[in-house]
Amino acid sequence: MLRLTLLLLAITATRARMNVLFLVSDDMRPELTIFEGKDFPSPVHPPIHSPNLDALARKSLLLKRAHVQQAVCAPSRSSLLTGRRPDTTHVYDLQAYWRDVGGNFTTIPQYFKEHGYRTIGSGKIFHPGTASGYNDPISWTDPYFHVGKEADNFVYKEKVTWLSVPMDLLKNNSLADTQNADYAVNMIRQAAPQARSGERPFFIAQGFFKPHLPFVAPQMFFDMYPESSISLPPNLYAPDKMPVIAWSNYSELRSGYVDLEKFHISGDINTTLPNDVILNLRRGYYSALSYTDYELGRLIQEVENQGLANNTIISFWGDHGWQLGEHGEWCKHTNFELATHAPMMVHVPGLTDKGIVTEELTEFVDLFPTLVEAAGLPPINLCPENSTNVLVCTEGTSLIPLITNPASPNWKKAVFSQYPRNEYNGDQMGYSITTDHYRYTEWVKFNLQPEYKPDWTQVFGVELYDHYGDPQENKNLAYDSAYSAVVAQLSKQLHAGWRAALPK
Ligand SMILES: [Ca+2]
Repeated sequence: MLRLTLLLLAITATRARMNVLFLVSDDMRPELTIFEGKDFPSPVHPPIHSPNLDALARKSLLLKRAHVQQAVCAPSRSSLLTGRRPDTTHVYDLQAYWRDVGGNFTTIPQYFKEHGYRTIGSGKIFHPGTASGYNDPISWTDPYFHVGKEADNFVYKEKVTWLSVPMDLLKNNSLADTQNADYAVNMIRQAAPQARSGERPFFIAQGFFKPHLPFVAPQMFFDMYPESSISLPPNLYAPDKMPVIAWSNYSELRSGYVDLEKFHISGDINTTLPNDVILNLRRGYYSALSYTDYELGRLIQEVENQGLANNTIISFWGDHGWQLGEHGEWCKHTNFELATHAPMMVHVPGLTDKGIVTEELTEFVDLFPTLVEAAGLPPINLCPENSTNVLVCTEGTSLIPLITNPASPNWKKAVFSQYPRNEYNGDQMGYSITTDHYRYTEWVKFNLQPEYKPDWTQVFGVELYDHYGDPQENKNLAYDSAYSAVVAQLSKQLHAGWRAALPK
């Protein structure tokens, strides 16, 4: 009898295990209605059409002030997916694989796999290619599915920066994100029976390429944004007294996607693109964002169709922000708020159904311990100072306490991002700390292997932005003597690092 009771208990426990739908977008800044308010520094935009993300946010813990650890694909994704910061993964570029250069760190899907989940991935979760050992096969129970961006070539013959795809062209062909979403929808159907019976829960991850350049989307999404609805950014010039090293010359946009030579655009500070190009880029970006929202909605709907809505955690994040002409700056590759602030939300059935908004500062490394706690898997310990040989640990903090107390007095009071310059030989690093009031950055000498440490005594530039009075970061106050005490205090906090900022 006792054995039967234990067995029943075990079955019940198995049935209670939640699935995970893990949704990722590429280069999507948090310019959604649900993020509006004082947090988004560029409110000049048309109404954004993102009904599916809006609906997900209304039943999620919405992290309104989540910051990435480094504002470019592979470093940000490697950091989030291993729960460790770039100075631990040692991934600062688009080539290095953390298992080669940092340590054999367990990833989020791998951890769920090791606890009996069926783990299925498609599209862009890890940065593809060498940066993930080709989609990190050890993370998945099923072969990774990946239709690449080249699948979109049927809609354009030469490189484009933005393109509205006529609907007729899509009758017999699909864009890459649609194809990857089709696969994920099908896998939800396939995995559902075992998930429903409690035999085997799933962790299904789907990464979208959009709204990353080129801004290619079906015409119906461009139609949502009439040209007359698009505005120029409110601040077309670099911050006053910005050190040169803070600037990125947006070579990604200039070299890869549009012939800017005729405009004589150098990417230099305070040289802007022609207004019509800026407006087209902004319109294309919003259209690609809405296309992503549409595809992502199909996956959420399928979870509901399969009767699994009450038993499936859904997380969503974009891998970093994007500069859409503000400061005359484009793409990511900086430590500005627009580059490090990114969207994140987590739906946990039974816990977040009414929608919880937190304005506390959070970080992308926080997601790993959050999903683990939400799913009831064995919790993950804080990493020791040197975690090279520790397979599973976290440099983040579970966000679950913010569900019951979204304005927690016992939460971290600062978050950290970084960005290298001369990133392929790692000469300098910009370390940035964001508090409720300020963003403060020091650009310093950085020693690559074996140290992977900054030399705080060799400084190439300092920035201080007052987010209360200047949320768009238009005035660098670091060299203003009136702020010398603030600079001294934040410098001390920056050097003390993320561990010192953890709640006591
Ligand atoms: Ca990206």
